[in-house]
Amino acid sequence: MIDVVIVGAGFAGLYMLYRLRQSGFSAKTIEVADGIGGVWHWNRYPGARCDIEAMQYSYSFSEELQQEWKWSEIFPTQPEILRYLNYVADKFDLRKNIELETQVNAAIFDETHSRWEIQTSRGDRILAKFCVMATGCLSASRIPSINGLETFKGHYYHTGRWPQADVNFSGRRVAVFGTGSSGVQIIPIIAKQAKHLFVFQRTATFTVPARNKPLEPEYEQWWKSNYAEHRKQMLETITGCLALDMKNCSAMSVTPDERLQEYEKQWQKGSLNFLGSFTDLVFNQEANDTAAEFLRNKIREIVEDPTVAEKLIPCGFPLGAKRLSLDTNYFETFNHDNVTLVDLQQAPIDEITPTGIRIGNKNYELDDIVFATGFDAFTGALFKIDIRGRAGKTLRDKWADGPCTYLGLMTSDFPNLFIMTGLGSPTVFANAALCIEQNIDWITDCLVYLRTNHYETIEPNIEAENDWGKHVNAVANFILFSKADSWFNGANIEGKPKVFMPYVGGVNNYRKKCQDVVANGYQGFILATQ
Ligand code: NA7
Repeated sequence: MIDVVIVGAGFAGLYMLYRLRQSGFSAKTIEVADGIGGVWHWNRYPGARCDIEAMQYSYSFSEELQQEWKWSEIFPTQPEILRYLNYVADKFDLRKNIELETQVNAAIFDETHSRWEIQTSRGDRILAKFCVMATGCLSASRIPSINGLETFKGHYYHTGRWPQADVNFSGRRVAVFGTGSSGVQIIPIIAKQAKHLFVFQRTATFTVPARNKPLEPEYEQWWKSNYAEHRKQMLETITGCLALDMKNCSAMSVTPDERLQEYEKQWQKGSLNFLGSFTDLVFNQEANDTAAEFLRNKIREIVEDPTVAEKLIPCGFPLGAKRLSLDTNYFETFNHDNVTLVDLQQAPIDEITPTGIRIGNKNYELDDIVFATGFDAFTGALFKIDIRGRAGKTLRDKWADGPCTYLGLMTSDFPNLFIMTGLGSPTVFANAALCIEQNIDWITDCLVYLRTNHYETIEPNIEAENDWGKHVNAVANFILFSKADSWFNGANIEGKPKVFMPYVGGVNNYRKKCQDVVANGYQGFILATQ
């Protein structure tokens, strides 16, 4: 028997393995892919980049690592991030405890011996005292069921499961479904290659220019000369990111001209910080409307054909309620002759045919279809595994009406099972790398505490779990992000209970709550000696 099985070798799985080994635990990581990297292994579509500055979206645990690694751009591409993660795996000699190309099929809690039995696609049964699900919040990719897809004679792809072999769209007629972050990144790149690109848009999206550029030596030096202090400051923010030069006042407290100036300044700078131009954009609809209208006017300015521009203008939900994207020439792409926007709100698809897509009596002849249609977020990857806790209860059954956790870290009746998928935690609204480190440090400290004090099991008590669920909900209702159908609330998946899943109360507040729980002797958890 080993101490811990970790499922997933992405950003979280790698650091979890590192921390556990440093703390003297035996651990093994199981990963279904043929390489490490998690989302950065799978999302290798052209144009894939992080949309948080890499100087911040990177590990902080090793001063040596953060000093020696050199990012080439502010928002590096997927291959560079994957190189970084591979570098980390080699530097800290992590590979020897990672088993690739292995699917975890089941994780069953054995109440008699207080241990987890992990069953894998290789037919192995691994016994471990603890199990950590580092399976990612956006890892279960989803292709919508559209009539006739199986008859299509061309190729089709999902951005979140992109092939490792080069895909070249030169001279081809390509359709893209999906205009979320992945669609916004891939569309301008495909447009450059394809003979013709058809963008099948169901919901128009808000996006801000990334204004990506090579990392300037002075900026890099500014970070590296005082990395520890900057990282400390990041922990005190709501988003886990340092945003310099922000106004820090309410949009409604300044004149309309001052508002526009500030939006223009943030838009020219680029970055998701646009949403933080003023402090009330996320909870005051009137304030939010002013920022949304600014972005709508930018679309009207950029897109030459006014009819196309109107179709690209998002409406009906607050800015930020579907995750804001960062783009490079997204709206400009629709000025090209080889790009056609197909508005699915006017008429939905009837079917995919062997040679393309049919809407009414219009046929779009195609060679390739790209689905940038997102993920079964938070719970999708967990539900692919048959997870059974006390009395054989399945996680799927327990969460039939929506997931419930304590601090996003554990759920009652599933002792010694840690979850790090962004549920009930601020990860998806914040700097995920920082949130991952925070979660993992908490889990490792907890395991050390259990070992030192001879506890066999830990799990939340149901009251603490329910209270946390109520708090997550209350905060979600306070801000505007819950006011749209999105992967935040499961509305993108048919039949999924509509529950707002992430915690939007901020990295700083979440972290403080986690610290207080520990300071109060793991308040809300049941610790048992057998
Ligand atoms: P998202 O943000 O979930 O976007 C998926 C997109 O696909 C969105 O525009 C959807 O429209 C669209 N979609 C989904 N199903 C369909 C069908 N059946 N027909 C047409 N269009 C459809 O996924 P991403 O991969 O872009 O981004 C996920 C996160 O990864 C991102 O936020 C970053 O954190 C990284 P809808 O809005 O549902 O109408």
